[in-house]
Amino acid sequence: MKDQNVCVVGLGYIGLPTASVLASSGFQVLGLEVNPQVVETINQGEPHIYEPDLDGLVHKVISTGALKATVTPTEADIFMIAVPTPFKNGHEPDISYIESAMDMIAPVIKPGNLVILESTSPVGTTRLMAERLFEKRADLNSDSVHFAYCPERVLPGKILHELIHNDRVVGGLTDEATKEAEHFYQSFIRGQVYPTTAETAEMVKLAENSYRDVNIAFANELANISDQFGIDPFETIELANKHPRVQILQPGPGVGGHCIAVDPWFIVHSAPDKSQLIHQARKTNDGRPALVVKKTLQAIEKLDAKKIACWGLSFKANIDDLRESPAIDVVNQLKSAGLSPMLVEPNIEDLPQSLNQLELVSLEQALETADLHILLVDHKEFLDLKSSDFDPTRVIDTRGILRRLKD
Ligand code: SAJ
Repeated sequence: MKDQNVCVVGLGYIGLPTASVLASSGFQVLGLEVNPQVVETINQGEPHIYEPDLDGLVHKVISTGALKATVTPTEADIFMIAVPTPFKNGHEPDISYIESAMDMIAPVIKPGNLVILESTSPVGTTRLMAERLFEKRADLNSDSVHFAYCPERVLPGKILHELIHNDRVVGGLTDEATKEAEHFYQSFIRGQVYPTTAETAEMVKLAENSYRDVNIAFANELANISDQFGIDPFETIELANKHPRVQILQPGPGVGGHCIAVDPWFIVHSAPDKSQLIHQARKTNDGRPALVVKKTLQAIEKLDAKKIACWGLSFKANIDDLRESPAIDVVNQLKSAGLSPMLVEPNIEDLPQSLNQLELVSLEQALETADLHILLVDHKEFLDLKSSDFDPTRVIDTRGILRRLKD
């Protein structure tokens, strides 16, 4: 198997780590990417994204020649598509990146190839991609080119570990395609590989992220209710979780990132009448930033606060990824309310352009100068502070940080 050439299409948060892991496990890998700057950076042995330990791995596989990035499609044995699937116009799934990826590789596909889609996709997308190829290439069909879906499942911040150790689900359009894809993943991962159909594998991915979204929405709803009763939702959840069959997740300022806040909409869009719970979870989680802002405005008035600090901008702890971040949403809403909060984010050096009229400050500066602290992300640097560093009456703690600080 390892004598086969793999072409990974899309060198982003999933594609680049996957291409690097494949290259380091013995495959000859070509990374096909539309952005020439990204190609140039990677070919210099440098990742264009931050993910723990990725820099060393990319450097190694580029210097041995096992991985090469390119903008030019070339023949390979296995094609793996890992491009984004955002949504457009009112939460409709946008599969145009997958379609472009398919169109890009269509001229170089040959009989015997295996094409695997890893991008999170609405149910039916793998079949649509196969039909798209066979329309363009009348010389090919599902007996000669095998299509399979295998959803990526890795957690940002732990991608390299999870790429190797997580179990995988693979679903082919034919039994032969499923077998080939199963064999391929078994050759480089340590988790189990579970075979199924393409449509089931597509639904499995959407189910996983919707499950997490619904469970976070439950925690966020408890936080909304606790606010009304004046009790601490984090303590309530900690104590409820002492029950052997209860495992409630943590509330926060909302759900961010490009997966959990997006993928449930793929289900809601294609089965609106049957997905009320999943839909409501999206609304509950999306409603959180506005509630944090409302609480902040009430606290400013009550405490006559003059200088506000927002702690954390990324969409979750210990990463630098600001995309779809509820913390950014909170900051933007505070800006719209005429406020100029100082911002603390130890994982970035410069603010994004949209926030460049605000000030990025150190933890110490925020502690010294702010008279109201909005804790939005539970970064390890914040958890290293002492509880005496804060006046708890001047903190809005959306992540239950204060109760985790040492005295
Ligand atoms: N969050 C909470 N409370 C929690 C857990 C998370 O508010 O108890 C928030 C986070 O702060 C963040 C958001 O949810 O804003 C999403 O974070 P996450 O850590 O739950 O998930 P992601 O988006 O980093 O990665 C998810 C993972 N999916 C699941 O755990 C089911 C990952 O395995 C997927 O591969 C990834 O989506 C993806 O690419 O689909």
